[in-house]
Amino acid sequence: MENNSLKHLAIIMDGNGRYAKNMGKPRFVGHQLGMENVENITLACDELGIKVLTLYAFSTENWARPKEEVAFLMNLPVKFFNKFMPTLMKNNVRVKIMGFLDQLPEKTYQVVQDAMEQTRNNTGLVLNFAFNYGSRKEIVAATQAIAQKVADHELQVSDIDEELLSRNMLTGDLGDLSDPDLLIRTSGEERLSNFLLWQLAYTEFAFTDKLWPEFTKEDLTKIVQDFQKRHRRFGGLDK
Ligand code: V07
Repeated sequence: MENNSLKHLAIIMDGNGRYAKNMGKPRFVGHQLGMENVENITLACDELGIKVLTLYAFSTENWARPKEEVAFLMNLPVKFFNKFMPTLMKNNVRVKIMGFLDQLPEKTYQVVQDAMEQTRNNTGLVLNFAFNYGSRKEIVAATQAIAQKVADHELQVSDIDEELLSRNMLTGDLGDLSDPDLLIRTSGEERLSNFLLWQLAYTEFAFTDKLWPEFTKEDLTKIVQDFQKRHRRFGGLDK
């Protein structure tokens, strides 16, 4: 029946701390295993023909965690690219990091900028990390940018429309792929946690009890097949 195409998939990678706790290990072990699973799932998405994978890795609210944990998380991009950059290049993956990058520690900032630079000419899957990201802050920043243009007489109030708002979000450079078709959240939680509030207007949601480090390619494939059979209306009516 239905045959939805999945171009943009977004994932909230939840359950890493709980996974570690279940194994009687400290939280950072869960984060480390979670990081390793990012590579598996990225390659699986590529095989499934997905064009953009957006991963929610660190929110602007996560700074409230214990400072040792924050320091560990801020070092994960360093580890990630040290370990996986050759595979990303081999698979023609383009890396993007979407968030408030000016607030990152210097080393982390450099590493994520380098990764974007090194993969800039790759033409395959876009691996888009939401990193130090918060959706309400994103909407505030977009509003400020637009208001500034109006104040400077570069725009008129009547020029403000959905298209303009979309282009001023941090996903704006993804063009017609800026809105995810499907959002997956692992670990049984069913909430958005300040993720892509504007972009998820017509997105399909899928929740799984699997914790992120144990979420496999097979779990993903099952959810994607299920998505392809769904009936999407985008707010319209059936003909
Ligand atoms: C993080 C592993 C995945 C589960 C979520 C919690 C821990 C990869 C990254 C990353 C981020 C930006 C980037 C490259 C890699 C990452 C954080 C946490 C904060 F450019 N995994 N991962 N960042 N975890």
